[in-house]
Amino acid sequence: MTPKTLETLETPKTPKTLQTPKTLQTPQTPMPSVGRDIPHDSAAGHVSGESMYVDDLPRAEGELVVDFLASPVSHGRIRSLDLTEAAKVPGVIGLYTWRDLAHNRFGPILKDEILLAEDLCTFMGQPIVVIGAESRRAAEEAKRAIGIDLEELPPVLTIEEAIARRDFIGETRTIRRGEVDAALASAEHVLEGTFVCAGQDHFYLESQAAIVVPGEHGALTIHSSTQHTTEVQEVAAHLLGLEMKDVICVTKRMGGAFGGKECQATHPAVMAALVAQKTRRPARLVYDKDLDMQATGKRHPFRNRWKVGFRSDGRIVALKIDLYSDGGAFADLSTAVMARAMTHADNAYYLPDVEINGTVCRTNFPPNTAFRGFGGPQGVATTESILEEIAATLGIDALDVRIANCYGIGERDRTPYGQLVENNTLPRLFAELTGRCDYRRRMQEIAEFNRSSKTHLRGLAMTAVKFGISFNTKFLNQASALVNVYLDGTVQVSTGATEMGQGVNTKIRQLVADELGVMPDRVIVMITSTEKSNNSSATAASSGADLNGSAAVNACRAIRERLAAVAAALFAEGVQRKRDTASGHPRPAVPKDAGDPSRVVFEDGVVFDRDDPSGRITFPELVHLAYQQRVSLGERGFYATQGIDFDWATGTGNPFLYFTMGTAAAEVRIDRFTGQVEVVRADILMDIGKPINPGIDRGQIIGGFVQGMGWVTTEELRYAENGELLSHSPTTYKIPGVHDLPAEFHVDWIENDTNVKNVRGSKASNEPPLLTGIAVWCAVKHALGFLAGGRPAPLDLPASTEQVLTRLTEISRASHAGAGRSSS
Ligand code: LUZ
Ligand code: MOS
Repeated sequence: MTPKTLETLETPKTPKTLQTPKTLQTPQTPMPSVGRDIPHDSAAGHVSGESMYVDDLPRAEGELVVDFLASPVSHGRIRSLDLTEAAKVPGVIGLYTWRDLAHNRFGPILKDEILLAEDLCTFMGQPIVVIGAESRRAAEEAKRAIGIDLEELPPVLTIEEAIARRDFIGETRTIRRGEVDAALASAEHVLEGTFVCAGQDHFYLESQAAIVVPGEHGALTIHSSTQHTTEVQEVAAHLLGLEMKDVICVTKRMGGAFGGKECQATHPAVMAALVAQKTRRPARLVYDKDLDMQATGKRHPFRNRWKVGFRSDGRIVALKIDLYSDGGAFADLSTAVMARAMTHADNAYYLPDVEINGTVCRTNFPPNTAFRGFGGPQGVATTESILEEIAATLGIDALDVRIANCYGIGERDRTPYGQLVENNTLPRLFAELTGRCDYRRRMQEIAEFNRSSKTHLRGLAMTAVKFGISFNTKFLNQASALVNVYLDGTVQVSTGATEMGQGVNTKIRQLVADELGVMPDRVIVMITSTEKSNNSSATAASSGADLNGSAAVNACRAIRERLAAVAAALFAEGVQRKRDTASGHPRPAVPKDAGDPSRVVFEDGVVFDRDDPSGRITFPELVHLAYQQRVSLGERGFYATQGIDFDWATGTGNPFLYFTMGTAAAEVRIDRFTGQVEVVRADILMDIGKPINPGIDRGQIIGGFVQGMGWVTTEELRYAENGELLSHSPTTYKIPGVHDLPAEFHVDWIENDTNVKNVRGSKASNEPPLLTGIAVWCAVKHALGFLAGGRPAPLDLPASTEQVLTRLTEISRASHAGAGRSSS
């Protein structure tokens, strides 16, 4: 007997549109969106040019060009400023200084930053005068016509100098366990040294950009290339003397951000907003690449002193690290970046007695800021470097040293700050990748090669990453989402997450599609706007999809619950009528709430009763029915990460919800005549839980490794003695190109469905893989160690061609000198 469907039952409550297609009459295998390679929502648009960025918005009527006079010195006192000649330049509409702002002071953590220099300039590129003009030419002419008398002051441009002057940002903080000094004193072996790593430019393809359109009653709409719409809204409102309700910030997408637009998108946005506020005309400020590189902050350089005690088998018994970062002229996020460096210095390794101190130094560089990894890479590279030193000192394989120190399962599993390393896949990742990349055999082969080759040196290193997911500032771990279901069953989602290319929109779309049991093409993620998502956190800390996706899921569940009640009542009615029809004894209709909503299944655009799938209705039909019954079809969802905490008074807590983990092996080949480093092979094995979108996560892993590889090799920031950045364009600043990719490159992840703490068992993929690039630096250090005769080879980060050549020369000179002495 063919089961009767709802369409055959004349129910007055059923809308006319209710028709169950024949193909849907039996339940099908569900086709969830999560776990599939749904294409990135602008995959095609990025290459066709259809995807709009801020500067692609057509010029509005009366729109002004915004530019600014930037400090030409790293440190100086403004003796006088004369704008009279500049104001006379044809096409100049307005010139503004700090006096035109309601407030000039702001900052994401410490409110120490000033937007427009007052009497002091504290970094080169710092804005002094904002110019609103009819054309770029007029703005540039005005800039030249500004009379400024500056007294140059000596700048602080190194971490050592800042330490000597005790010029710090915030307090030194400490994470400590056990008795490190006693443990060092009684250790079998002790090594100490200094690890130096340099900064990195974000090199997003789209520079900082903002367009501001004035509205009624003094209101402003800011289109910003920002990771953090709320921060732009809040800082613009504060500095311009507006209320937050009067400022809307919207972000369609960014052409990359990498942390560089977490705080520093705010500056161009507020400068453009100032011009729009004063002139009541739309205003646009888009940095060119040189200005962007010169005037904005970068990854923090670090200079870290360390002392390690260890046993003859390579196991660490005690480690003391003093981390010092270059914060630049203002705090920005430096203290939070330092906190992440401190909580990542352990990386994948158990440190029994340990002390980690972190101090942020104030210098006269642009404020250094968030950059993918957020201090994690600097902490991790320090420890990975120390492990290379231990291995070289003992003459044992660095992988064995790493495995000897790796966090255990059920033992040796607490971080220095007390968090338990749960679901620890690190031992498995080390073991599996060792086999997959044929580590042991290649290591032998490399040793033989290095003994015989006069022209090249090869090196191999396997490093790990254990990256804590959650903002280390607890209150930031929250998100909201607005989900609107329309009459045709399609869905719009709005969250505070910003799309910077990382695919957060696509992941949210997949999560929403599955919650409502519809195809992902029925769901669209809308432009990010403070109007719909208030008080958002930055899309940062790899948590964009975790936090905003969870909020969207919560919104969908509330809607689904209401829809399920409608469906259950409908099914109950249908079943009752069916029974009545079969028995021939009509009875009074059951009450509407008689069905069981928990039995209602949403799947593949169809809604049915789990126990009686013959009653079915399409999702759009159900939505329509709910609408007619005056049921709300929109919801705001909220999510706050539970169970995280950290106490700086004790340096302990559980700051992270979970850890994303991985191992990476990189092999390099160094030209002994030029110092050129080539990455010949890389193997990466990650634990990213159950990926929401494997294709997108794969892209994140590949991109992360390559960006990390750039940081540790070719991306060298060169400064003149006065602090001027000399490498401010791609001609002098070398990011990896397609030819720099390892010739052999394997990227994979393990199956792991044990992460029940995060949405759909996924783990964030975004920042962690950047740290896999550190394997390349360790491989260079390893290669140089062959020349150094098994002693640790000194090496700063990045291992630039120039530095590698210098080291090659130094090491061979030293060994010749040594050979000379011993033979005489
Ligand atoms: N931003 C932030 C971040 O404010 N706190 C963090 O912990 C963080 N981590 C990574 C990247 N951005
Ligand atoms: Mo970031 S470094 O997650 O903005």
